Amino acid sequence: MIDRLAIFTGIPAFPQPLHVGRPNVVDRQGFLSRVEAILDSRWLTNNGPVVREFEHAVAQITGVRNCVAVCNGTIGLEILIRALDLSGEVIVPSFTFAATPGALAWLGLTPVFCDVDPSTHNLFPGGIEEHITSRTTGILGVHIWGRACATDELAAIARRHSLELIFDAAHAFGCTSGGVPIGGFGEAEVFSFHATKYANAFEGGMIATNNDDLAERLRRIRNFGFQDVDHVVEIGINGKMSEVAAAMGLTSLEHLAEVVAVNSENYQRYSDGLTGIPGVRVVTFDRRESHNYQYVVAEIDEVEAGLDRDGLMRVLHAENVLARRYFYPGCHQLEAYQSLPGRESPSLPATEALVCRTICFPTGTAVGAADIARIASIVARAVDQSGMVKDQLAGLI
Ligand code: T4K
Repeated sequence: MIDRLAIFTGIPAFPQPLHVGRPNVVDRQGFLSRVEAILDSRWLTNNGPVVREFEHAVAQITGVRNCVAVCNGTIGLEILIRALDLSGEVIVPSFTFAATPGALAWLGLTPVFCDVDPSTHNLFPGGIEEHITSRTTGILGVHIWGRACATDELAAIARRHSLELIFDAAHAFGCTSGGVPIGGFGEAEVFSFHATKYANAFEGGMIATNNDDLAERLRRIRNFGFQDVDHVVEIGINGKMSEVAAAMGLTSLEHLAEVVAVNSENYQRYSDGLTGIPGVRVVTFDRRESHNYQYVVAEIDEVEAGLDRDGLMRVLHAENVLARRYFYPGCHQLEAYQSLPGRESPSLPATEALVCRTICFPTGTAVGAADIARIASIVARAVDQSGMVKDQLAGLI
């Protein structure tokens, strides 16, 4: 953390850091009594009753026939990629968390990075077909910030080229597309129930699919490839969710309405507080859809704000507001992908602009109205006095 800037001296700073991704901890007693029951039962993992109940609950909420719980969203993607026998190249957005292309690369596939639509931050359908080659087997869309991909357009492209279409729905539990819950689009979708997510299971993921045969295979691969006792019929992995994780997940599901109400109020407070500050534009959500509002994201226009996103982030960090620049620098620019033999970094102008403009603010049940008012006033002051801020930041380098 850098020292506070002189323009804020005399104003109280946040005594404790305010993090993006602070977990929502709901109904401690409800969770602990589930844990007691799990301990009493002496059934701790391996497709236990609490995991099955969690799967059933997610299936009910999303309206998807099969939900397969896994130990995290990344393993969920890997198991799905494996179960669909994807190979060669798969098209993915670069503007996503490292887990998305990582799941492909971990299995020896090549993630082919595609640009995003700057207005939605999701895969740009018009840019996909130029990346399709004879080695392409699938499209992996990501519903960034919980805002749905252009599902119909992606499905049409996938159909036209006989490709599998799957979705990384890590951000999108509880969200809809055209009024339909995310979970049932494409061949399958993968949710994350990581601690930082709107509903959490400490660590956890869920693969949702309406394809019964695929679900059966997912369950087998999740459990080392066992068909039944003594019969391993294909190569599998340990992707199982524990009973305690499912207990946390179930407890979270029982309190979704409260959490989404807080998130949505927080979102509105940020929106009200930041609107009108030059160069600061809060990413919007289509009010006709359901959203979990687990991310509050803004785009910073350096010219209008007089300060770039990184400058603003340094100011916020100095004030103990640990805003994040998800997803910097764009997956195609990550060292891991630069060093793969034969991979040159493609130019993805929309992604490259976005990764320098977006900033995520703290939200969730750990953040209150007074915090958000204070954060908005820090941003306003930093922009208002951007010349002085830049001079002070330059002096710190
Ligand atoms: N696809 C997408 C599009 C994703 O965004 C993700 C994960 C995945 C796939 C994979 O899903 P999982 O395999 O994770 O189920 C965090 C999360 O770990 C990750 O789940 C999430 N996306 C990503 C966007 O954010 P980091 O590297 O930012 O984690 P870290 O340790 O910096 O923590 C984030 C913030 O949360 C910090 O400000 C600290 C705070 N925090 C975190 C934890 C775990 C807490 O306050 N308490 C906590 O217990 O990845």
